[in-house]
Amino acid sequence: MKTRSRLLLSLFASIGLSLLMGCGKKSESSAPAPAASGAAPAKIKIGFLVKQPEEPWFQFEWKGAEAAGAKNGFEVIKLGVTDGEKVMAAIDNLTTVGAKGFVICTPDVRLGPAIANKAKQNGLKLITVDDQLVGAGGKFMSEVHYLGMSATKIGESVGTALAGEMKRRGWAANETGVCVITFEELDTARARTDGAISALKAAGYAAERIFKAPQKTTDIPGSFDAANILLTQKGDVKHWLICGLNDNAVLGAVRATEGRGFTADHVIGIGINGTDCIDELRKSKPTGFYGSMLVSAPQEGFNTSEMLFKWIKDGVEPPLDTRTVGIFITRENFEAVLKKEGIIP
Ligand code: FCA
Repeated sequence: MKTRSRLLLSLFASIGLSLLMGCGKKSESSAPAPAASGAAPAKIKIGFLVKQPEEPWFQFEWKGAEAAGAKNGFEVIKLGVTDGEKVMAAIDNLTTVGAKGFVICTPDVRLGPAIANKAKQNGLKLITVDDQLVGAGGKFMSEVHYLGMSATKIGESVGTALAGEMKRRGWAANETGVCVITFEELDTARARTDGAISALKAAGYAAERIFKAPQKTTDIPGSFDAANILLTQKGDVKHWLICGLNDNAVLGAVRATEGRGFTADHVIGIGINGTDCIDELRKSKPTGFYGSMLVSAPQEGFNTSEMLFKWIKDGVEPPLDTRTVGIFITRENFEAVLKKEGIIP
């Protein structure tokens, strides 16, 4: 309730602000257009708003967006929007500086209708990336353009890879447990962990040895805490398989197993993203973080912003729903794959 009233307050504040800005705009538009005065025409501006600016995944998306801007001659305004108020304020700021649209990975998918309405009111084109907006009644807002992971498929490949590596190591099923770090309130997260679980089951893994550990926040401390609770409850497990929404979910859980004396020989963790585990895979000694399903963050940033630009400039509407796939990386191949994908030089 508190958050809602704060949100409403900020909405009113920003409506007031945009009314003021609207008055200011008139006088701006009566100034001569730069092209008419012989100066180079102003570049089209777009916003790129992300929920967790500290996460390498999103920094790589920004890099990709900037590369698309450099190639096509548009400007990218990068904004971290960690809560609903920041999202609403950012959309108003974009309007003020004359941006024509924005790409967003929202901090809360339930802000969907508010984001879509505000974009419409402000005359901005909107593309969502990674976390699909949810509308009234909990349904995806499939009318809003979206690009993101094939979450179920990518999760399934994590499960298959975990089962395969466990088999290769010859671990006994009754001494092994699966730690699934979950964040089920976010659909793309739930689809990934459900996919991993169903692939493990399909590979013959016993359902009663698959344990969910819900994380409160989608960062390393959040998954560290979640895994610690599970590890305390399941003190008899000798070997752990770990999966989760992304690399950070798995990294936190791996750190928790280390805290309880598990070495890399007894832990197989497989993440998703491939961007947030580079330092981990570079460590001279292997850790329980075995590998990741890499999805190209720069490519997602590049593609969404280029689509948006073409939509603004030439009226070419992008497809409503675009999905990306993953590549499995481990200590053996990650340098080569990340180089090829343009993620590391
Ligand atoms: C979500 C996750 C990110 C990344 C992205 C594709 O937004 O939080 O880490 O996996 O999906």
